[in-house]
Amino acid sequence: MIKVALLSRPGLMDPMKALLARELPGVAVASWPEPAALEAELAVCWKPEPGALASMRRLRLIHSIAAGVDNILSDATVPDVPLCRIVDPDITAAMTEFVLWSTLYFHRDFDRVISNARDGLWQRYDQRAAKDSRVGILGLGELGTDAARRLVQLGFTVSAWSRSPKQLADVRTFSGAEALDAFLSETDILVSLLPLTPSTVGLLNAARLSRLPKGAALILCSRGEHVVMDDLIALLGGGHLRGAVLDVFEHEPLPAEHPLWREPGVLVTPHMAAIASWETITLQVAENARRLLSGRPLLNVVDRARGY
Ligand code: NDP
Ligand code: OXD
Repeated sequence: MIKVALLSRPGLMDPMKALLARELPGVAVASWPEPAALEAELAVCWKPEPGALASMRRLRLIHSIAAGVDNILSDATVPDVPLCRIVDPDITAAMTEFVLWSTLYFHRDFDRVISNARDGLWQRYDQRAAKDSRVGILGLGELGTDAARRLVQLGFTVSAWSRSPKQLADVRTFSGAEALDAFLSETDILVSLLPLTPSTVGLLNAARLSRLPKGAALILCSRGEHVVMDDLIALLGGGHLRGAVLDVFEHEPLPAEHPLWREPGVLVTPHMAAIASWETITLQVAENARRLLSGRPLLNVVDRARGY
């Protein structure tokens, strides 16, 4: 039976041990840096220590416990074996809920009335129809596509930007770097659902965020590194941007003393947009382990050249 290594901060993946034993009878599971982990064929990872994967000579498969794989590919020494990620309908549904909630937060002025309520201020704002709010989604993959469809169902005017050209009913689609400014200039509520790669790191800088119309808002569900935070803060402070819901940060957890917690217009959420359960993760890892052992095609394989 297959040997599995769990690579993460100590204890994080302990709940997987019993679940893997249930799914893969006879499996040997070791946690990095136990010596047995060095002999594993399957590495299950969240932010593995740089160099750890390269030192596993029998490694045949790397599995992320997340949808994103930037936590693994940021280590240049990662061996060239298949890399799989988590894709699951419950995660997609959870992300769509988060995107819908945060879109409505701005569209229905909850950001303003929650702030006003602290001062006992009774103030109503003119209501807009959903079609009058233009929601733009960066990334039209597993998560972006579902969010776009549901926003369309609610009547929003939806556009989306991807690397390659895409078509989606009732969604205005843009692709490639050359189309980004046009996409941004027609977006009132910007939702980021991009993977973090060398092409997307720092994408949302002062120049790009300034392309958004005055009063636009940002919903960041992807990775903190997609945004140049100082640029975002400057555009919020200067009044060009109305607000931001930030779910992800370069360094997590965001320290209690970090100014973003108290930045007017910013709502910090604790990387909670879509959280995979250990049960979901284990079922996918175990299925790929069985496929690896029987030589069948793996599920949710990452394209290493694209980085996602
Ligand atoms: P996918 O790989 O399915 O989709 C990625 C999309 O981004 C694709 O449409 C792709 O374009 C597009 N894209 C990638 N690079 C570029 C680029 N350079 N320019 C334009 N478009 C680009 O990813 P998922 O939808 O599954 O997940 C997206 C991200 O969401 C994850 O990588 C992760 O960072 C984040 N996430 C956050 C969670 C949270 O709780 N906050 C939970 C889960 C995921 P194309 O279609 O042309 O390939
Ligand atoms: C993910 C995440 O990538 O949780 O799955 O951010």
